[in-house]
Amino acid sequence: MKLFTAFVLALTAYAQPPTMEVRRASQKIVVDGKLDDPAWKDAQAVTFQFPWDKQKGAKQKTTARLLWDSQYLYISYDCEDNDLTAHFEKRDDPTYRDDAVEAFINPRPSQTDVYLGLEMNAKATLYDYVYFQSRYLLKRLNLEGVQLATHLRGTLNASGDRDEGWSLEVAIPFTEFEGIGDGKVPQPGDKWALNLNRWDGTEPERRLSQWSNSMLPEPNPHQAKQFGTIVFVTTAPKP
Ligand SMILES: [Ca+2]
Ligand SMILES: [Ca+2]
Repeated sequence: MKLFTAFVLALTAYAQPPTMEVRRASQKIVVDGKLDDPAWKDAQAVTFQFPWDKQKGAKQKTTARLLWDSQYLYISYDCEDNDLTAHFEKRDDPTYRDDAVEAFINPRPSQTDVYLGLEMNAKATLYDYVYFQSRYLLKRLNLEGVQLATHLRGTLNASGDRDEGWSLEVAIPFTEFEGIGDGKVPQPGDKWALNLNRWDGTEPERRLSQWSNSMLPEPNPHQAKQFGTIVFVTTAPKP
């Protein structure tokens, strides 16, 4: 019994979702897919984990960062990738079947099992929706004020060569969270629930990696109770 208790405790510790700081952007961010804006250097960087060992193919690294200012929540993804593939080009196409990254955002953690989903492929095509009760997906919702761009370090849909990777920047106006949140600019100390994911490769060699482990038995990112926590902070003034 002791052993069982120890096992459960270990499992609970393993399942504890992570926390990250969202620091205030020190300078303007140009949303062009290139992560060379000085402000990104101040952001906390997190890397994704690969929860499903049975998935085949290279476990390619993803580094994500978040920032905010008086208008936007910014998210960047830096994806190492030796073969860039993406085909979908229309709004709300199933971009998750391409090389794609995702953000699931719940601005009011006291409400459970509802979030905004943004799934964005290497062609900067956006599939956005509200997902709730683990069942209902409203893709007719379109976030009109989102800025989104990618930068490719390689050739798209050419399998004969070796690529380096791709990066994506997205800026989401805080006003877009009206209804699911209060739609106002956060105050320092505010906490939101969020997860970040990446789909990489083509079947049958395809990997799902995540910031916070969804703890689901099959590769599936949708598990709101396993979202991590983001905390909005102001950047400490430079000495
Ligand atoms: Ca939509
Ligand atoms: Ca790829």
